[in-house]
Amino acid sequence: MSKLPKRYTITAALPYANGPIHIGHLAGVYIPADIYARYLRLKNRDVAFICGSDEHGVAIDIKAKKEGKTPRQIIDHFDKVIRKSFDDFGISFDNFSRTSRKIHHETASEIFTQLHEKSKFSIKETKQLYDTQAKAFLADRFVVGTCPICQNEEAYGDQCESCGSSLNATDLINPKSKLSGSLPKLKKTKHWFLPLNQYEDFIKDWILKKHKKDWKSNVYGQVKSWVDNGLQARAVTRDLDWGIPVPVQGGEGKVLYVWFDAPIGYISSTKEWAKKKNIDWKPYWKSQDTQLVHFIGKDNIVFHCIIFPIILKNAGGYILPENVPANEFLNLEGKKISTSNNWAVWLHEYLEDFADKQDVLRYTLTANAPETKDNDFTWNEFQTRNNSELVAIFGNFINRVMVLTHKYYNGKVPKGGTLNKTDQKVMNSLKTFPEKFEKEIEQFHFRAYSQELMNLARLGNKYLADQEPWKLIKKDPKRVETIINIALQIAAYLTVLSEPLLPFTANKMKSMLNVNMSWDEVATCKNILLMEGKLLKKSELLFARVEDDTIKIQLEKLKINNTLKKDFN
Ligand code: B3M
Ligand code: ZN
Repeated sequence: MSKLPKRYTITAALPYANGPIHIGHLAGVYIPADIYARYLRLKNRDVAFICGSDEHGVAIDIKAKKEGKTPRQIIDHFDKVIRKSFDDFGISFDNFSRTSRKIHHETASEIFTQLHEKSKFSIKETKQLYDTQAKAFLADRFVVGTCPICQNEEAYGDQCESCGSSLNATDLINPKSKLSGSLPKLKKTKHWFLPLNQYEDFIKDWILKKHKKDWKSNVYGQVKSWVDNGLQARAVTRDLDWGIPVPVQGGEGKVLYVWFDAPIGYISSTKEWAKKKNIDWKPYWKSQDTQLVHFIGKDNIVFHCIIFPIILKNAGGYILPENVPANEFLNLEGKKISTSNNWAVWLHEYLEDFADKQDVLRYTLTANAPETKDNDFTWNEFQTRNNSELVAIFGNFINRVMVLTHKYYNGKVPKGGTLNKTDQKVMNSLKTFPEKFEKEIEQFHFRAYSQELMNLARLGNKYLADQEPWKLIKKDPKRVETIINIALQIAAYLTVLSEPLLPFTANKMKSMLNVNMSWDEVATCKNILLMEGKLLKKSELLFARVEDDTIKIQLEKLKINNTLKKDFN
């Protein structure tokens, strides 16, 4: 077994509180983070799994303006929707905060002030795009235009979603105001800049030299290309009225750039959590024996690997992330998931149609997670993963062994007896699984973990199918005792070791099989998890088939939503 440090701060990207959560978010960020956090808790580590709503930024302001609402109305609504989705899908955050809360405003203001006082910013008057009709400066998402790097005509003023480049609004070719549609003019304004260019060596030494092997190549590659292209100073303040007011002199009427305050949200959320628990938050951010891991999507890499670490370094005393296992994107039925085109599977809608099938989605999204490249979610694959894997292998095995134990032994674990060669082989193979899972999870290979987990179920399913205890019960009842005993041991392994990925199913199995052990107890247990004579509870079906008609309905629904483009509110 590998040695793991004792304390972990695990963060998952703070979702913008301007829309609900879809399967792309879940596959890219929240399920992997949840698997990791649950696994570490099962290994008795001290875990702070941290998230919250990202409630500032231009996107929220735009949505509010468009709908004639206040930003506050928008965030209050979506914060609720988002929380509920995470709860419903068993995303086991230790704390889910909001960046509109006082504790966050204070924390972000404090860090900004600290950097300002240490003269870590350059304050410059520059010309920025200004909408003369709407009388507003246009930064970030208030302006669209052609990306100077990939020529995508729909690039935003802060980022091109097509090539992933981070941009300044003034970089855009043919910029257009999102407020009035007009061509913006350049107008003078003063801003605080973080001179990223001064930290090239820091990023090189810390990431490019030290993390070539243990960071994912997509993450490493993006950081490298950023540094190779030369880092540039970035404005960390905005002319906006929604956000955290710039807390220093001369900042009147301006707010912090959302990407300055949002990652600090991890810290404020940790503080909030620690306060509730009456413990000190500092070790989770300032102790060398804490591992900080950020789970994000690929469009957030630069902020988590370059900008936020530079902020932390300048604030002083903070640890840097040990890893940033960013995922690529998940597409849906061959097309990019899109909120504006309503091309998505929304979690709250999924649950209306598939109540109690959270684990099926968790499994499907993990088995096909966009870990190394963009991947596609299809409803047909969802059906196949459910019917041929979860139902036919995992569920079938557990159901068989439960039913047989009740039928032959009134639900009591039978005697193990003498193992023959096949039994020995199966037991030996069984014992190799915990370590395989650990290796995959610790390296953020959650797809591989999901497939190894299914292999463990396969081992059990095949063992029962080969041994055919139902044919021997009259002829050789002793032999059947051994077979069922071994099958039950496999079921116990599956119960504990599937929890990170399939928490709802594992819970059912725990009560059915009457097991309650930590990961290490299973991993170190030489043989027997379920003692002879132990009484099992009633058997429940774990998974049910998904029929063709159900899939057809989902495909229809996608098309209809896409044509209606209904907006969520
Ligand atoms: N709100 C951006 C996003 O959802 C975002 C992440 C913040 S993490 C500090 O892409
Ligand atoms: Zn581009």
